[in-house]
Amino acid sequence: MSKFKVAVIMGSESDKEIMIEAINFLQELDITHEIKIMSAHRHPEEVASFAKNAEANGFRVIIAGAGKAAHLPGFIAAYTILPVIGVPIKTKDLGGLDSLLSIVQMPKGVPVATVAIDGAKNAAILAGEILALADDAVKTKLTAFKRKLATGVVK
Ligand code: RP5
Repeated sequence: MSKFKVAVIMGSESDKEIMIEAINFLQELDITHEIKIMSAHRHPEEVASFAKNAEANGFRVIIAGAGKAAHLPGFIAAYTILPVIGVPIKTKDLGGLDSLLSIVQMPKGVPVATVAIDGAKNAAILAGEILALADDAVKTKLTAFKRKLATGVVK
């Protein structure tokens, strides 16, 4: 397992269908991770407490998925200097553009690295790339993954 942990946070049980893709890829890379369902508007104190203590609790990257007025990733980023990767979840009414803009348009000073709508797997790959800077086992697995991607394209 990896030296450091990644947190996978989602705003609702309904986000699980998409966020599972991030979880599966972290598992594929043997990256230690914890999964939490907590909402920035339904459980603000719980989320704040998680974010304030995340680094001390061994996390190095936080992946946060949310839909609609998706303030969860930005709210977390307000409380920590750990990199936060936001996953905008597709929505019924606005197709996820609401989630995307809520996450990507963070005001200057508090960035959230944002992947595509429903791009949970890319969030896990990016988290792996960050951990790989200081974890050779993750680096080796990611390098192999990228090589396989390239081979797939050639085939
Ligand atoms: C956000 O609202 C969640 O991240 C979810 O994508 C969306 C809808 O939540 P539910 O009404 O399904 O719980 O907080």
